[in-house]
Amino acid sequence: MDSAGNRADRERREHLLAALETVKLSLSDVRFVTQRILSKYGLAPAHVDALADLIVAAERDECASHGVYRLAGLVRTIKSGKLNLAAEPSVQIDETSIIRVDAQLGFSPLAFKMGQIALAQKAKTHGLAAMAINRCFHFTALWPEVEALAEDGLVSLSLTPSHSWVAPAGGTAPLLGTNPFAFGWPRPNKEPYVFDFATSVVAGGEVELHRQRNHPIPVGWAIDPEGKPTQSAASAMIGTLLTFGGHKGSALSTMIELMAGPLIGDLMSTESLTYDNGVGAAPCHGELVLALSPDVFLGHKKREYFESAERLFSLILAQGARLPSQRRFQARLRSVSDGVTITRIQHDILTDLLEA
Ligand code: NDP
Ligand code: PYC
Repeated sequence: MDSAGNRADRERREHLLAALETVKLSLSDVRFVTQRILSKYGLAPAHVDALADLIVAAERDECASHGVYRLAGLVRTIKSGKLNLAAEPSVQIDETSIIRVDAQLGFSPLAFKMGQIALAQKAKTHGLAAMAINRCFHFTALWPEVEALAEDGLVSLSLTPSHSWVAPAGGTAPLLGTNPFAFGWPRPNKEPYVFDFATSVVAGGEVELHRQRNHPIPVGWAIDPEGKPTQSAASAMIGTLLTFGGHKGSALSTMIELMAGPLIGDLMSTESLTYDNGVGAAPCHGELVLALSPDVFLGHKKREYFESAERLFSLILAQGARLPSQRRFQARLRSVSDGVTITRIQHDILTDLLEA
């Protein structure tokens, strides 16, 4: 049996080891390093700023799979020769409620930013509007987009394919992307209700982080190249990821392929991977964002029905469940005051990128 003294000793040792494996950074350090690395490899300033906003936001909200870990892949994308480093996204607005943004083979965040105001205006005029972003290199989480639209009073959905790393339910070979899906609902005087998840069991980035740390992955995330369940993140990466919820996640993922691919005249995940041609750049395809105005849908009844929505949130919480993004908003408060922690592995990769 462990004595209290031994236990305290062991806990102190474990705490110390964990501290040695991590590095503490302020949010302004994260921004500085991100901007330095992206600028050093030649990305135009407007893109550097748009990417830095998202990478800092991901670290701030403790979403490691889309934070500084992405920088190595972004540098690979920049070096691939496929990315337009100084792309100036063009925004096309016509009499329909569809905003079309051609990212001109640049990264997606600037394209989203440039179409966002027109999307919001169209939604506030017609009740429902869509933004089709085409020809973008996409590496980001989607919650910053739906959160920004919720802050503007809009309900929204955002969908995008990726590279084909995921088997359809019942299959064993990669065909679908990790295809994330995000939803935002504005809440008066509160943080919005936001969820954002991959339609694979977890984001591909999460599997890669497990591989980097040499941690096993849970059963059910992936199968190896022979189609057998695997707990090795390295085998998963050369094998196939699985969809969440079996056939349900598989159908949602297929819907995302269709709506954010052929419907907007862009590539699906298999085509994005073919286009990549083994370079290992970020996926290149489109994104679809839908925005809905509760003011137009509900008019003077908005207050009443938004109170119904609040009752639903309260009843969820009353069962001891939590709302999606609750963890993220709590992490945000902590990070703003205390800074963030990255792994030493990540720190060393950033140092190499800065010094290369
Ligand atoms: P998770 O499986 O961790 O799911 C994330 C969502 O579920 C968050 O909204 C999270 O809120 C919420 N959540 C988690 N646990 C609970 C719980 N117990 N109760 C209620 N809500 C919960 O994330 P994924 O690995 O699927 O995706 C991570 C990110 O990867 C996403 O942001 C996604 O956009 C991104 N991604 C991007 C891709 C791209 O091509 N651009 C491809 C694939 C993924 P909270 O954050 O508060 O925990
Ligand atoms: O984590 O699967 C992922 C991913 C793909 C593109 C950006 N993130």
